[in-house]
Amino acid sequence: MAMTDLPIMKRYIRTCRDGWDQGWHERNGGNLTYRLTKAEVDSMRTFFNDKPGEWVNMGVTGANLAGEYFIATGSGKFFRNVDIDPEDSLCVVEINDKGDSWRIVWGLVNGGRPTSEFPTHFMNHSVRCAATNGACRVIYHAHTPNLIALTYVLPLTDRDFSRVLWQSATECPVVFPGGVGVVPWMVPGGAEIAMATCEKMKEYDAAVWAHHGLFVSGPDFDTTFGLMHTIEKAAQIYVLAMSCGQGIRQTISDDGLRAIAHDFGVKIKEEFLD
Ligand code: 2HA
Ligand code: ZN
Repeated sequence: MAMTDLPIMKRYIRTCRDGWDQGWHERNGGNLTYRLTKAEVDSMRTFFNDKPGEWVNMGVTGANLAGEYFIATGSGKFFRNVDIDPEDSLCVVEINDKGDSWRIVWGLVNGGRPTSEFPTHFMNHSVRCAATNGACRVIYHAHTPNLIALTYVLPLTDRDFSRVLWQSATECPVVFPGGVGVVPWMVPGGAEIAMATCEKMKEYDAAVWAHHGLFVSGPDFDTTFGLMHTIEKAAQIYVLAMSCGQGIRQTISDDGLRAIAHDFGVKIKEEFLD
């Protein structure tokens, strides 16, 4: 039995592979973090390094995540390589008792640090954990091409993106009835974009980063990957329809969106409907 045989590691690694297979992770693009359960941490302890790494301050604080452990992709690592070399590509980090620093307890055997977006992931975990009573465990960032394309042509508002995506596939209002948030273009990797994304994640479980990609959150890999996939596919359908060159002739009406929400028992964000 190795660390990478643990069921949670297998699922994490498969999710990285799935994202690569979708074409969302050119070079070192994208990042994935998972907040481990106490039982999962216990199942890993025998594999942890004898001596943990140094504490590294994050520049942000999530007091509700003090003492938690995360699996994270490494900064500069390629999703493409995760399944053939997980020990080089991934790490497990422990958070200190203030909720403002991490240290590596497993992985990144050839050196490195968690993803450059770790402050954003960490703050999103903090907000989504609070918003979902602890249910949220996964934050996933990918470079989804069709959705990125839409950030060049649609107004950068939560309402415009939510409506276009809901209208582009009948399942969408069921999968993300709360809509999506949109973060204007910013330099990635710092505290500013972390804070702006968090503001959106208080309300949404998905935040579009203009001209960059998408952040999604969820309780497990299937739901979270499924949300990324559904949003990107809706964007793709819209791009395909517009590419036919005659504009949108007909779409799902607002009463149609209401009817889907009603029949599937979800609460659609009414202020985005006419
Ligand atoms: O990890 O995707 O946003 C590379 C990125 C930064
Ligand atoms: Zn990115």
